Amino acid sequence: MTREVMVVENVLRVNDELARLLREKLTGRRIFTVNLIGAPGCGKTALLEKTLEMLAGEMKLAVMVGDLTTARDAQRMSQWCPQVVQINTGKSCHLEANHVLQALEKIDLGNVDLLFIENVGNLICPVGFDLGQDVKVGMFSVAEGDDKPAKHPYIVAEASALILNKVDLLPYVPFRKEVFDQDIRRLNNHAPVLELSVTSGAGLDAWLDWLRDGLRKKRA
Ligand SMILES: Nc1nc2c(ncn2[C@@H]2O[C@H](COP(=O)(O)OP(=O)(O)OP(=O)(O)O)[C@@H](O)[C@H]2O)c(=O)[nH]1
Ligand SMILES: [Mg+2]
Ligand SMILES: [Zn+2]
Repeated sequence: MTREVMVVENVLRVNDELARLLREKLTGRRIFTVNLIGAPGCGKTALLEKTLEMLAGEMKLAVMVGDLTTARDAQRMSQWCPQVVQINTGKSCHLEANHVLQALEKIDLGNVDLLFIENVGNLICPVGFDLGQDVKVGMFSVAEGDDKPAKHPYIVAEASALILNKVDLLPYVPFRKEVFDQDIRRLNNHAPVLELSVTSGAGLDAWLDWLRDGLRKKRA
């Protein structure tokens, strides 16, 4: 085994151990935790803003969001939710369990039913780092092209739900929905594919119902 491979394996082993602690902590409090993974600009923050707004009266919400250096996403979401924590990862293109553990110290866990983790915009390495979540949600948008599931098979295979956002742009961009669907079904035949537009509001109800269902199962 090369030295490089050994270092990567050690990093992942340490991460898995911290993720196990996180999962114990979150499950002990029966908090349903969603790790949202998608490319830069697919609409993760926009979707969470709307979600926070629409679920605020119904359940207690918290968010942590990873970004290299800015606090812009946290600023956007804190309009809708009092418990928002920005994590700056510096040069790292994904969140790790130790980031989440540190950020949890800033959250009043007794006041949370549902915790969102917006990962750093990236479809590749966020998938490999367990954050102690209940579910990973993979997010795409029609503007990125219909080949993205095939080119990013790991997020598709591991996701409990897949989102296709920006369907309002379908009249303006080349996007073969049948290719997108076929590639997803080849890699993952159980996750629902939720087509939506954060901008128009289309499809948001199905997303909210999926979240409600996840929380209900966690509490059962
Ligand atoms: N047309 C259209 N634009 C959208 C939709 N959802 C989000 N956008 C726009 O897409 C852009 C990126 O949205 P963000 O929410 O910042 O995307 P993000 O995935 O959080 O991006 P990063 O955090 O940088 O990875 C913004 O200009 C949004 O207004 C949608 O459903 N339709
Ligand atoms: Mg964002
Ligand atoms: Zn990375």
